[in-house]
Amino acid sequence: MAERMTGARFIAESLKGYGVTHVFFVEAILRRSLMEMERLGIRRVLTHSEKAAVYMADGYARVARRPGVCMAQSVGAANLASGLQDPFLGRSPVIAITGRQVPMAQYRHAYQEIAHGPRFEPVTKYNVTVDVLAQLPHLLRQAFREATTGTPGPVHLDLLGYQGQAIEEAEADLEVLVEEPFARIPPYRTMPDPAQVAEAARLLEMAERPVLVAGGGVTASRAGAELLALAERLSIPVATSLNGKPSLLVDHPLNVGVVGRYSRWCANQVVAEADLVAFIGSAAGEMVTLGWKLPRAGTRIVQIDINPAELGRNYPHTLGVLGDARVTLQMLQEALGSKARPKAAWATHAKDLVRRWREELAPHRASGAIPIRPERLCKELTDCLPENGILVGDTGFAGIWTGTQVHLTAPGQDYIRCAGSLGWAFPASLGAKCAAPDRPVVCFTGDGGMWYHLSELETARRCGISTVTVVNNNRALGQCAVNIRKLYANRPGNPGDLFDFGSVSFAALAREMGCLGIQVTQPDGIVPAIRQALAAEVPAVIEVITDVTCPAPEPWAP
Ligand SMILES: Cc1ncc(C[n+]2csc(CCOP(=O)(O)OP(=O)(O)O)c2C)c(N)n1
Repeated sequence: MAERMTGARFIAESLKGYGVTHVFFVEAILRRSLMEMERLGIRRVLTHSEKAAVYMADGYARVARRPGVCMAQSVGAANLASGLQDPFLGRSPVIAITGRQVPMAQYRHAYQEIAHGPRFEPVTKYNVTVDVLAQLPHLLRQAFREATTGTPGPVHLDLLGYQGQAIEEAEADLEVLVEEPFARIPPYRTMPDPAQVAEAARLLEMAERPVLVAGGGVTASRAGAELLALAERLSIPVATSLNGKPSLLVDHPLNVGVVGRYSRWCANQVVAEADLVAFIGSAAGEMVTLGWKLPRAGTRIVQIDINPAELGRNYPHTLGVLGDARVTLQMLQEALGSKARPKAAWATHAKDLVRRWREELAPHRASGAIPIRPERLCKELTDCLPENGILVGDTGFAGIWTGTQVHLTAPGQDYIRCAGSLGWAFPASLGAKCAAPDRPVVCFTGDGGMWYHLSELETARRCGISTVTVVNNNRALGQCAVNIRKLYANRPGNPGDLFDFGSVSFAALAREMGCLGIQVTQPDGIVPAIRQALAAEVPAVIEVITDVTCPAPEPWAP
């Protein structure tokens, strides 16, 4: 039923109805709506930058599996747009709301204003302006629909008034209508065509060396159990993308690990040897295929995805199966003939490669070296990641370390990772904690990543968002250092100008901001420090001083 109300009330009640519990923003935007949100119990997280607000909304969305909301005024719009690159690449449903100047101020040097639309175009699925309040019900509902359907992704609403005030101050007869499916991911569990499923089953049965590659779609669909059931039924090795990592526990004998660029060599080798690869909830993009070198050209490809535009995009002659990962995997298993034979020898071979990978790594994971080896840090973090913990990884080496060497050992654990923008992990971990306040959240970042959004420690303290941040502090952009040193070779000069940082203590900075800060220099100190941090009632930073000369492994390529 329509009711006379302000835009502010409509916005707040709609967000509440869609299950939004937190909004992340930089002042000055939608002040009246934020006041209404307070009345409704929506937490208002004021951040120090727009990019951090986006990353928090992104971390929130990935953990809550429903849209995360971030907002900024007109001059902040460009910053907000630049932050949206990561949720766009990471396929995360973020709703970005901005304000823009009224028409009479346009095209005549309005203060703080450039055209917003073009900035948002490459990083959103849906990018619209709201010129009058009467449009808002339709456009806000469509924003949730666009963000959550197909491949999830960011959307943008540009509201009239540089703070969006023209929309929120106006009054109209409005109905707060919540379309419940679009409040979550996936909105619908789309059923595949049984004929396509039967053909996929036939190909899996016939293959001698099949591999399942589980992507973020398996995680989003919560299809881990169905993935496992299919893999076990035919003894098929499973590799995952970084986003797919939470679908399978590390110790499962069929799990060969993360494949692609930030990968284990054993996973890459198994995929290179496969005669059939089934991508499930994965777009087979550059990262997971190592620049489309894995699987090798000519390998039979099956691809299961909820978005038909992804089917066969990257590999010709793909058998595409359109459907939700969970439903499709279940139907696929049921479609297997009773005589389908497990690929026992192939699975044993894959398991053997994983064993060799583990044995190679073991000495580094046990290393007592000082400065600490990152592999040892990963081992200690594995040991104390709580059973219901959420691990949040940054990009670069932090993506490789968390993706390949911090293991998920309990079904209640989760992992979300940066899609490429250095510094994402720390604010994203704060958003993750907002989405799951009862679960421990542990962020793993390098010092280069931590410098980006250090100021959000103040946000975390002020808003009572108590996470644990492990800073792998080698006092440099370590990943860059490796390559720049190689480039310089024996040439005289100062390569360190390009990657070294001063020796500032993040632990001391954290304490200054009212957080717990612990510096760790000895390997034996890592676990007690993380345990203390997990038990603390304030945000915590564990700064581990590590060896800059220990790079993460290069990917194995065929
Ligand atoms: C926005 C952005 N700028 C630059 C990069 C390139 N980059 C990738 S990793 C990296 C270095 C990361 O250093 P740090 O966080 O200290 O981790 P370490 O490599 O030392 O483990 C850089 C600069 C990036 N990924 N994102």
